[in-house]
Amino acid sequence: MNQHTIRLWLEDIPFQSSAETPLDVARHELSCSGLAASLVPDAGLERDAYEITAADGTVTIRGGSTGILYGTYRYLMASRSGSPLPDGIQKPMYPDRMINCWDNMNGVIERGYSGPSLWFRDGRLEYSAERLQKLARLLASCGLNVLCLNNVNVHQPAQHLITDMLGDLARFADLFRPYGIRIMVSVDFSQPIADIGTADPVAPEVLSWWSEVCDHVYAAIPDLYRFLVKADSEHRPGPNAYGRTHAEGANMLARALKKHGGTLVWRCFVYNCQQDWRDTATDRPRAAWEIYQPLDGTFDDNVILQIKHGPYDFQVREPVSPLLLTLKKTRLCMELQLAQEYTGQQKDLYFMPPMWQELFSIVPASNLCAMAAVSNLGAEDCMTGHPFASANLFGYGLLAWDTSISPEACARLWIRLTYHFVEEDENRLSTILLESRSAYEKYTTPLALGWMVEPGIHYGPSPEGYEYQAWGTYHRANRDYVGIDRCSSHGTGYAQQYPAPFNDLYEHPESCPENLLLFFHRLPYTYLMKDGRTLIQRYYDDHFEGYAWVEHAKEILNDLPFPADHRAIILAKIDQQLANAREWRDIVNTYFHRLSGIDDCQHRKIYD
Ligand code: GCW
Repeated sequence: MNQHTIRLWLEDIPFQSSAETPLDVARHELSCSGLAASLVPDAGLERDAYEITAADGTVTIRGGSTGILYGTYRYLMASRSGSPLPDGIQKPMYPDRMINCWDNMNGVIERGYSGPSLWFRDGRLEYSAERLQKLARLLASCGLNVLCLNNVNVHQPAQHLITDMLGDLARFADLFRPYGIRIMVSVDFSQPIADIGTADPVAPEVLSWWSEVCDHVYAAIPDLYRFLVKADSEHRPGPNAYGRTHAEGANMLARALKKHGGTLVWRCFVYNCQQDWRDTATDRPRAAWEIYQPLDGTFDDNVILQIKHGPYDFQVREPVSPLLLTLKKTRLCMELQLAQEYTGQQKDLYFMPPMWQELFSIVPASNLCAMAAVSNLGAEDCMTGHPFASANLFGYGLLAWDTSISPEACARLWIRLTYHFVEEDENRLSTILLESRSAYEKYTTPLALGWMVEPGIHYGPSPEGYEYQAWGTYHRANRDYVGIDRCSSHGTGYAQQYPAPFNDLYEHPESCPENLLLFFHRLPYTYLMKDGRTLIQRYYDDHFEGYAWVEHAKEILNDLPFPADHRAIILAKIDQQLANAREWRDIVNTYFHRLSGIDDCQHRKIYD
């Protein structure tokens, strides 16, 4: 297997075969770094907490069982980047900072843009321990502590991970444990059917079946963290098949896990994926709230509901999911997507912390007990496909620990650790990263008019690609109007799923944030925006500006002194991005020009 890995934000160090605890890893990291510090385990501190103090030229890192390692990485990264050491006791906002991998056991990653799986091949767990150790270091160094190794769409033979493949799974978990990373498995709700003919969550034999499975799982891996479940979603089986609620389904599994201290994570990505496009009464974003809001307070205390950040599906721009604001009696986790399914697929630049910062400013930290993100990792030489996609992984770790860190601070720390740039170059790259999200939004999704992507692959424009399909993702553009009316007086009423003040803001076009305008409203092309431009003019302008930004970014990137292996990827990908942005600009502008018949007032080229 290929051992070569393009260096991301950590220096490579020799493989450590003997580590058993985070303290062992911390000692190894320090001795390889050439930096001195005394490590003081302190059982009085919370597991992940640490404190770094410096007195008389001696640095002391005091930490809980994993905090000792987090403190060590923090010290190493501060030294390498020239940043100050943190003051006082540091501890994460969320105890669980998860990565969800959508790796299938045939080695193919669903929505994977960094090559095949790092650990599955031909139906088996097969990996380079050395490479996984590099990965574990990367994850732990930015504070991540849970890894779900298999796809939420559980395809055969992944069902066997919790039965006859437990020995292999235990060896896999052993590799991550010294880094404070616990393993989680996606399970198939219907798995008992093969043995006992039913998966009905209220049938006693189903609970017995899962209890027995859990006894074996925890005998093999006493610290296995969780099961993750996608049920009644996109053709996955679930409790609805038996007329049971999602609370009945989730609680049954949670009870099987409970005696072992396990938790069940239940995804809320549930909607009708067989909608008729002619049906305008069904509005996909409404679905999750309608299902889960009435169940608030009925989930067991070891159930966590994992909710995608938006009501649709990781679109470039959508409002925050109302469930994240309204479920008050249930433990919640917000799900982000590092894999850039709709956000450039790790070819186009899309630095995510600015988007997450917006989410964190709306969803109170106290509503959540955990963070999850779909992985962007794979077995390519660069484990995140694009070196800049590693800035997203790194930023996610930092922000899952402390959501108040600014996107700029994430970008700068990542740049300093990854490259040794002079200040001016650091500034230029940091600016590119921070602007990248808005530029991508401009050439793909202005005014939150999403889903105009190539069906299936989700990269590149296709204005009507999803328009007549069953997925409930329509813009319903005609010659005069575009967008879906989601207000309560004459639309689908979705805006009223939000608590105040959001319901009022979203209800009316005048108060709706413009970047969400066409998500919530159906408007004429001649609608006047706040700055006096017409809606269609703003739409054309954004596409031209987004493309022009990519041309500019290409010049800057070409000029920056990246290491050769990074440079080759970065320049190849910015060329792909430029071609992609050109397609978006021209196809989407042409589409709306043909429909509306309205010319660009600046007379730029729109193809007929
Ligand atoms: O957006 C959709 C993706 C599917 C994914 C699903 C989900 C794992 O296109 O590939 O399946 O979301 O989140 O379950």
